Amino acid sequence: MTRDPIILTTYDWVPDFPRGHVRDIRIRWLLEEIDRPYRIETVPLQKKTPEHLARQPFHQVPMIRDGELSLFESGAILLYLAEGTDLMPGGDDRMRTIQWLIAALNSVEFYSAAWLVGKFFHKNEQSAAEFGKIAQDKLAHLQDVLKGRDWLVAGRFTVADLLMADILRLPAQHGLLDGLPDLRAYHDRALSRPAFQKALADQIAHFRAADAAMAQASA
Ligand SMILES: N[C@@H](CCC(=O)N[C@@H](CS)C(=O)NCC(=O)O)C(=O)O
Repeated sequence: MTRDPIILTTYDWVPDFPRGHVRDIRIRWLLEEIDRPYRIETVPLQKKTPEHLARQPFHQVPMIRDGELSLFESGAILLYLAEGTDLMPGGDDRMRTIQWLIAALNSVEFYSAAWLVGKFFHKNEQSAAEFGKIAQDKLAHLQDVLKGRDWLVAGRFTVADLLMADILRLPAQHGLLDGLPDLRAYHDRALSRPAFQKALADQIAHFRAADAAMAQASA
């Protein structure tokens, strides 16, 4: 049976800074991993609409549509799409995978996001340093868990690794993984997957095409 493509919604355009990191990247990555066809639709970043709010109560992206079902929250979307694929193990490992996916969002991204906001948005060195220290403490614990194993659950790459590795990208790019070689190796192992490379290239291309369309419209 052929299924309709998933519709993945992201912004029509973003400035340079978040390119490569807009959270649709997680969904693109998973869709590439499971070889599920999808197409991109957009909502405007600069003039947020009631239609957008009706689907995403915080006026954010990503969102997906699968037939009649519209979903928001990247973690929930990943869990939905991973179900029944190699990225979601069975038995007790299913709940372990969900546990680690929630830990990625709530125990790692929570602190790395606070660090990011302090550092890049509020440009508050003291807040960035405080949250950076807490984030590094969590990352050290994560490295302990990964000692002697390649992936978080079931001895194979799962949706929990996909999300964890994406969440580690900004901390890794800004030195928070320095001194954590096993965690760095885990992160590199995940990001070397062709599905991630394709997702990253596609997101960058999407926003470059938006630049070109804007330049043409204003010419
Ligand atoms: N918890 C949400 C966070 C989504 C989120 O922060 N999206 C960003 C883009 S990566 C966004 O839309 N930011 C604009 C805003 O918050 O107004 C998820 O994981 O889907």
